[in-house]
Amino acid sequence: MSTQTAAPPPLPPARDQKLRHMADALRALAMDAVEQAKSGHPGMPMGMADIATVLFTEFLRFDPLVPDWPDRDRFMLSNGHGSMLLYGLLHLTGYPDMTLDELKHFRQLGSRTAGHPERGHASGIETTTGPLGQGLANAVGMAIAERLLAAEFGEKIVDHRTYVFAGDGCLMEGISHEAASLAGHLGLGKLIVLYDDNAISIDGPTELAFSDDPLLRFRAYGWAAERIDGHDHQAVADALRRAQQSDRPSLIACRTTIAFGAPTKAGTAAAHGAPLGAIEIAGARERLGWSYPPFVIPEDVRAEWRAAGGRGEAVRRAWETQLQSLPTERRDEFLRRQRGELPSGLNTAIAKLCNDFQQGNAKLATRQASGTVLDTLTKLVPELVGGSADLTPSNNTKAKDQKDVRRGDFSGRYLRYGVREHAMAAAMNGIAVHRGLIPYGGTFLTFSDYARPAIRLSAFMGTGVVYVMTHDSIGLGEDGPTHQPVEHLAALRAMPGLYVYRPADAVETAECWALALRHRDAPSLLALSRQALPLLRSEAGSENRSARGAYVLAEAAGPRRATLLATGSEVSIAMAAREMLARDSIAAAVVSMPCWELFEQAPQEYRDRVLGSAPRVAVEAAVQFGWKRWLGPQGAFIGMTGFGASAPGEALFPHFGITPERVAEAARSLL
Ligand SMILES: Cc1ncc(C[n+]2csc(CCOP(=O)(O)OP(=O)(O)O)c2C)c(N)n1
Repeated sequence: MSTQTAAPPPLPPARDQKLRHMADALRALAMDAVEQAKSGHPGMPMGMADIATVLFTEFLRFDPLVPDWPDRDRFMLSNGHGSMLLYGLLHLTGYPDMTLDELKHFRQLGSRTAGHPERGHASGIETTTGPLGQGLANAVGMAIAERLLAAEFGEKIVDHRTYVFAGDGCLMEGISHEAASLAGHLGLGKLIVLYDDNAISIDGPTELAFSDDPLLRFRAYGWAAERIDGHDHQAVADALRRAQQSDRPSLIACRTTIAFGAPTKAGTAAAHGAPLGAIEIAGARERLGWSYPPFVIPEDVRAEWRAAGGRGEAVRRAWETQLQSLPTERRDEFLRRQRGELPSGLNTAIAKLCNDFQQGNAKLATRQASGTVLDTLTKLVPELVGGSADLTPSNNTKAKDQKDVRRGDFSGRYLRYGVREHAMAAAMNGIAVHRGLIPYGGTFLTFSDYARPAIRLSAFMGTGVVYVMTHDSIGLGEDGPTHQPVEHLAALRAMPGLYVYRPADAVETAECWALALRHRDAPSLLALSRQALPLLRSEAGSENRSARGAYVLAEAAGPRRATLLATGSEVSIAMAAREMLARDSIAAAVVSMPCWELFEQAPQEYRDRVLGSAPRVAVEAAVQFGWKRWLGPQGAFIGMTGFGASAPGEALFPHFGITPERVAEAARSLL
C-alpha cells in the first residue's frame, strides 16, 4: 500500500494578484499567531481574508489615527473566533496600538489580542464578540443608531454604513433570526452582512445540522440577498457596490474555503479552531507563494496596507469641516452626545419629580412611576431612545412625547422591538456602543432570561443600557408562575457589572432612574412592580438616598433590637412588621436596599452602620439565594422557595407567607 498522499490541487489563480498577496499577509499572520499561541482559530481568517481585503482597501471608511471619528463606518466581526483577522487588519492598516508585538502575544495575559475581540482592548474593536450572533444583532442596533442620529443631525454629519462579518454559527443562532427580521422591518439599507458561507462548523460540514437556505430566509425578512465567490475580489467588490445602492439591508453570502491555502486542512473542520501545525503551515506558505518567515510582512505589502489605512484621512477631515459648518448650538449638542455627557438640570428635575410624588402621596406601581419619570426625562435628555419587546402598555416605557421609529422615518425616539427580547437587548448594546444615544427597553422581568446573553455582554462591555423589567414578582398575580420571576433577581445580581435596582416606591423609582443614567459605565436593570405600592419616602430633601444602594428608611425607636431588610414591594411589608414589633416594645429598623451593587461599593463603615449589629430578617418575594451575605449566619429570610401560582397578587403574598406577621415572627424568634 502506498503511503503517499496526492498533492493538493493548485490554488485557483487570483484575478488581482496584489489583493491576493495582501490577503495572504492576513492569512500568514493568523496562521503564525495561532501557532505561536498554540490556540486559536486560523480557518475563518484564512477563508475571509480576500473579502476583508476588498472591504478594507476599497469600501470601509475608517481612519486608524482617529479611530473614534463619529462618522466612520462600523465593522463588526460577529464570528469573533476569527479574531486574528481583525487584529491583522488593525495592525496592517496602521492602528498604532495594534503592534506586531501584540500579534505575537495573541491570547496571552494582558495583551490587546484577546481570544475573542474585546471592546476597549484596542481601538478599532467596535464591539465584543464571541458568543455567536451577538455581533450581527449589535450591528442592527448600530445601523438603527446611525439612522436616528442622521434624522436628528442631518446626513452631512451622520452618514455611515455598518458592515458585518458573520458565519454559519451566527446564522444558526436564534438571535440572528430576531435581529435580521427587525432590520428588514425597519429597512436598514446601510447594513451589509458578509456571510462566510463555507459550509463548515465545528462538528464538520454544516449539512449535519443546517439545511436552511439563508438567501431565501433573508429575502423573506425583506433583505437583498445574493451569493458570490468569496475569493473572487471583483465579485466581492461588485456585490458590495450593489449592496451600497440597496435601500434594504444586504446579505452577501460569500462562498469561501475555510483555511484557504492550507494543503490538507482547507475545507475541513480541522482548520476551524486549532493551530494548523508546522508542516501544514509550511505547505500553506508554499501554496500561497508566501515565502517570508513568521510575522514578517514584506515592505511592499505593508505599504499597500498602510495606503489602505490612509484612505480615510481626507474623508475624515472633510467630515470635520462639515461639523464646523453646523450652527454652534447643534455642534455642541452633537459633541456633548459623543462625549456621553448628560445635559444639565437632571438632578433638579429628579428632585422635583420626587417632590411631586411626595406632595401627591403617590400610591403607584413602580412601573407607573417609571413612566412618569420618563415623561420628564425624555424631554430633558433627548438622547434617550426607548422601546419595548411588545409590552409597551405594561412596561410603561413610552413617554408622552415619544414618537415611534418607523421604516423611512427615524425622527421618533421609540422603538417597537416586537416580541424579540434577545435582539432588543443586543441591538441596545449596538446603539449604546455606537455613541450619541442612550437606549432603554422593556419586557417582563421573567423574560430577562430571553435577553440574558446580551445583558451579559452589556455588563461585560460596560455599556450604559437601561433595562426596564416590570412585573417583578408574584405580585403580578393572575398571569401565574410562568410569568412570576422568583430566581431572576438572584441570577441578575450574580452577574458582574450589572446594577440591579428594585425601588420600593415612586420616589425610589425616580432616584434609581437618576442613578441608572449617572452610572453609564455599566448597564442598569430596573425591576419594577405591576401592583401599586404605598409611598414610603415622605421626608423632604433633595438627597438621592438610593445612591449608596441601601439606607435606613425607618430607624428603630430606641436601641435597635432587629433590622428588617427589604427591597421593592416588600419594603412596605417590612414597615408593617416594624409597627407590629413596636407594639411588643421591640424596636426595629427598616433598611431599604434598592441596589445591592451600589451598597457593596459603599464604605464599610457606612454599611456597618446601616446593617447594625442586631439580628436581621430579610424579606423579598424571590428566592433566598444571595441574601446570606447581608443576613449574616443568624439572619432569617422570608421569601419564595419555589415557583408562584396563578391567583390575584393580594392572595399570593399570604399564600406564600410573605406577610408582616411572618417577618415580625421571624424577628422575635431571633431575639
Ligand atoms: C453562542 C455560541 N455558541 C457556541 C459557540 C462555540 N463556537 C464557536 S465557533 C463555532 C462554530 C461556528 O461555525 P462557523 O460560524 O461556521 O465558523 P467557521 O467554522 O466557519 O469558522 C461554535 C459552535 C460560540 N462561540 N457561541
